[in-house]
Amino acid sequence: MHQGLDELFSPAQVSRDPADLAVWGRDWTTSYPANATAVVFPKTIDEVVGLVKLANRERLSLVPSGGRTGLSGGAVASNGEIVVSFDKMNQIIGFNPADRLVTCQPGLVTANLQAFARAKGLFYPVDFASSGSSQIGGNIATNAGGIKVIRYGLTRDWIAGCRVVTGSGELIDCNHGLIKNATGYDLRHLFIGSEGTLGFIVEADVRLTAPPEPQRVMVLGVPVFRDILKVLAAFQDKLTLSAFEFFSDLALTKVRAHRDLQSPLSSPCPFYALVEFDESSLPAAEAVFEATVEAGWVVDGVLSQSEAQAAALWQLREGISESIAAYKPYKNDLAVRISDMPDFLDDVDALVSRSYPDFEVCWYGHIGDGNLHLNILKPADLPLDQFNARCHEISPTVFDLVAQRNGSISAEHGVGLLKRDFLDYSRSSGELGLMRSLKNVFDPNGIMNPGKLLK
Ligand code: S2G
Ligand code: ZN
Repeated sequence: MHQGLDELFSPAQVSRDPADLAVWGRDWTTSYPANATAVVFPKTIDEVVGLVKLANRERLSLVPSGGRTGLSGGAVASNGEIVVSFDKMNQIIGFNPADRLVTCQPGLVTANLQAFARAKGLFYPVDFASSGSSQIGGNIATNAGGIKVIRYGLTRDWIAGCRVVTGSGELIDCNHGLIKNATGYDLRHLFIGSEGTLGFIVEADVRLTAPPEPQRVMVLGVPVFRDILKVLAAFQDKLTLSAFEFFSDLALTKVRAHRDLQSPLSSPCPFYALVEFDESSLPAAEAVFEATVEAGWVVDGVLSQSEAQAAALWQLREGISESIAAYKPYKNDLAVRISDMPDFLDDVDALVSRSYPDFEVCWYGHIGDGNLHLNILKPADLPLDQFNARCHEISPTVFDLVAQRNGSISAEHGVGLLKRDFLDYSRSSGELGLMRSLKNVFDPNGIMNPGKLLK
């Protein structure tokens, strides 16, 4: 099957072994079967170009695969596709201190890039719970966000250049690592966030920055959901925040049980805010803390006294995803503008309580950038397909609430397969038409991650 692959790649770079296909044919989503025909492991850009040209000649469908930590099925091969794993293109191939630029291959693990930056006395600030497994190519393809967006923005903001093999097998070099380049459409930004549907990112010039001063972390008990936004505003008025996250008491309960962790406060609270800021801002942060307690928005709080304690407090937030995975959660990754957040919170909370009286609902997320993770946990005695069907039933109502506020039905996890059929809640028909036109321009034979993002 597809003998052309064996002419392009060495035997070690092609597998049709069912055990391999089961691993490389999926990502972290659980609702799609893996059914790949083969998985290939290119080592060079030329091999990727050759593969894409072969795929065009033989109409082979290609699915890009990085760290396989995706949460919307973007790297799932369910229809006999060929998985293109970048595991063997995982090196840093250049660094220029004057430009503060790292040139790396797409398979470089995010945490390895962060470590390289630290070793050079610099900092790569895009961070999330899966950074130990995710790869920079996948981060770029999904424009990954994470926990520091409030201060450092998203992956898109750190890519100064990229080499891309388009769906027609053309290799293009976008922006060449320049800071300024006013020479027309910035094609780089079409590929960033395109989920491998326009082209495969085969090399990237990633910007680094100066490391922040030592950070301090507070976890605050906030009884009323909508007061979290008042706390955010109070802090932002007085100091620069590195992170402003939140999680519900149920989320905390699951993380504490899963990781055997202590509670951060002396008694439980319906919601918690996790605030991170520069050490030099501590006096201002303490004053804000006092003011939020005075206002009745915050009832208790803890301040990290060491890096170890800061890391322990972060575990309470970053451990949520892993701690609830066993419940096969039905995930919604929603975003609205900060100004819309209070009413949006109340509307969704009322809808969820009404719709899922018998389900455990886990709230957490990057509330400082308007992003909520709504995870509905599957009851042990309910079969997965029935559970997903019931959750799927009310997704349109949840997405209506998002659409009413021009929000996003996928804030950072991408569209993939999971959110593809709901895109029109966040994108107009005109936009979707233009997106399809762009898909035809860059992938005229529809071989690049077909069926993902766009129908
Ligand atoms: C988070 C991680 C993935 C998930 O924890 O911020 O983006 O489980 C998530 O939702
Ligand atoms: Zn997130």
